[in-house]
Amino acid sequence: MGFSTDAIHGGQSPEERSGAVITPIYQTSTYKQDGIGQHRGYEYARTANPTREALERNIAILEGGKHGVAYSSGMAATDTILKLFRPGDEVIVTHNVYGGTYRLFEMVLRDFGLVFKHVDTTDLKEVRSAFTSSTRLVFLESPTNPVLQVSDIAAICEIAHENNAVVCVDNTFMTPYFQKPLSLGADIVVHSTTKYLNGHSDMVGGMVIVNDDQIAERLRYLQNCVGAVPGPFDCWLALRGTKTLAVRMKQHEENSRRIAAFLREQPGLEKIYYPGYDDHPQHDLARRQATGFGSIIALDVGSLGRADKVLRSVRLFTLAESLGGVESLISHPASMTHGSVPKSEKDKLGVTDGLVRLSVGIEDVEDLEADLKQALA
Ligand code: P1T
Repeated sequence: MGFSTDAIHGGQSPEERSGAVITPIYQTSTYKQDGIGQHRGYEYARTANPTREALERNIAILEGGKHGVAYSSGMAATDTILKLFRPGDEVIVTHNVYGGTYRLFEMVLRDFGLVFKHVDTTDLKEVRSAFTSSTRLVFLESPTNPVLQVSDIAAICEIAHENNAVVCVDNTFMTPYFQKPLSLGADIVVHSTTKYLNGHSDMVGGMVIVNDDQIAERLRYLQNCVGAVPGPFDCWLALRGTKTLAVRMKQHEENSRRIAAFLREQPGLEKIYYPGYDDHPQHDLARRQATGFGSIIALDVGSLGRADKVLRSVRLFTLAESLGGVESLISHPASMTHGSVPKSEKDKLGVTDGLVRLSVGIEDVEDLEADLKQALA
């Protein structure tokens, strides 16, 4: 089946009892049992819920994976992946990841004995030399949040597998519409479903997709054990969101290309980050491993003062955390998404006080351009 067909039908079929075409919201915490040990596959909603299962199947199909396991947020999903490992295990991490991921690794999980090595994963030599006999996981974000560096997923998977480590890719920015990490050799894909998969900025959720049965079984065990599960209504919203993923991503992409070209013509922008520019350092790689460049663009307007002016002047773009919704958002990574990353790290990555991040929505692009034009002026 094609991507759009899978997005609309994958993992779902009309409900047996009523014929309801859309998967119902099974808003229940528990299920009737007919006798001791006699139930219909559902005992308690932390363990299983039919709406959640439909979402898990749907996103697994879109990623080309066998198993999907849903969590209450992208961070809960990542936290659970790290619970597959033990104290002393080493993790190689893309040096520019979402600030919340950095915070989880450095401020929480480090205290439990996991060792994180922050590496420029765009440089395969650096990746290779970061491995030790204790390396168990490579955690990639590609493209990165917010400066859109692209790592060679297939090459890194090869290096990791030679070293008996597994690779997890945070595919939030690309979605399976543009990039399928499992097909490039990755073992685990993680998503913040809060973003493009849901696409309407009205829920928070996470998803992990794998092919390996044993990893899936452990992820499910942890899902039930820890209980960081999404509620049925949030699952239903995400499931409604994925139905239009293909058409939304096409429009996000088209609008972003236009905005990226428009920004290049504006004076006084120190740096613009967008993998679709043919002089982006990993432009060819981005073209090779994905079918689009997404809709995040970061631009350095030069100073905190100018960034503040731009952020206060926008009328259509909304100053807010998050990304990937139908509406255009604008944010200030240094103080918002990457607020918990030390200044020295931010400086190294280019997350300056003047950096502004756009999540280009699917409004009429002329309106978006006009808004940016007046705000930059
Ligand atoms: O917000 P949550 O659903 O827990 O997802 C965390 C997360 C994971 N991975 C990436 C690449 C992300 O961008 C995020 C969340 N990011 C934002 C809230 C943001 O504004 O960048």
